[in-house]
Amino acid sequence: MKKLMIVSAMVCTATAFAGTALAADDMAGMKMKTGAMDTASSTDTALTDAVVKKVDPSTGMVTLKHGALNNVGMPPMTMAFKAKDASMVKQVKEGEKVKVRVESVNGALTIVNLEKQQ
Ligand SMILES: [Cu+2]
Repeated sequence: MKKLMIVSAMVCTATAFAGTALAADDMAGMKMKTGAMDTASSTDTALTDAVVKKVDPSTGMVTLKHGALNNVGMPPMTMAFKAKDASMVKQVKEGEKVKVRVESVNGALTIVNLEKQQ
């Protein structure tokens, strides 16, 4: 189980780098063709369903079983994310269903928005 987690985390990192490169290309292209921005903005703050698997207040990391994160080019999987602020970590408990927005902040995949599912 532990081994599996490490492997999936590594796959995640590789995917994240690919996603970052793609995002950079998109940014460069945006100035040329503004029409593409309309399509992008509709999914700009889209939330993804996730289940909290682990919360670590000492490191500010939250492990999520998440659905596809299209903006960072990641398929559904279980992995740890950095929480944007400490209050987020205190809000959630293991086993809770949430909706998240994950973005690459300074190269680290970060939960920038987190809402509890009712
Ligand atoms: Cu992932």
